[in-house]
Amino acid sequence: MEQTFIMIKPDGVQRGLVGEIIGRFEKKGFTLRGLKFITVDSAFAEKHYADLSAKPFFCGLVEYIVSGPVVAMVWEGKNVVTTGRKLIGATNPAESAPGTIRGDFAIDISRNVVHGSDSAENGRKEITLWFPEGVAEWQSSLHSWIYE
Ligand code: DAT
Ligand code: MG
Repeated sequence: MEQTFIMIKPDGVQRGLVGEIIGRFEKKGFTLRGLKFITVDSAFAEKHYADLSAKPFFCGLVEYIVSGPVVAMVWEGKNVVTTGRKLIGATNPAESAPGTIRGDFAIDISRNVVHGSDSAENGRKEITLWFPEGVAEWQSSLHSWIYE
């Protein structure tokens, strides 16, 4: 089953949105496979956002990600990468639909509360970066109520 890396950014933690964001993934029916509360350093944040290193906002983005603890998670389920991005909403909260996490809880593109992998391949890379120790092996007892 597909997995994705989801991170509640420092603003989401500071604003008390951890339970709300986890709840949306749980209630959708996705399975939590890994979770940790950590503060990362600049070298780590630069690695996570390496693809964006040429962007003018890169330095500000790294400063923001290291500014406080984040909630790093692995979620699993059918199409979880694409559907997870739909739950999160468009990158710029000005364009995120109401009902999405960013649409409901964010205003500024550089304080957009949550990260989600943009492809299954990047999901695998990000999970390896953030969870080198691996994730939990388990299957929810609700599985047959969520999947045919
Ligand atoms: P996403 O997080 O939706 O995958 P992304 O990978 O293009 O978006 O960019 C990563 C983060 O960088 C994004 O969540 C917020 C920030 N960012 C993107 N574009 C930006 C911009 N034009 N100005 C400021 N921050 C930006
Ligand atoms: Mg991205």
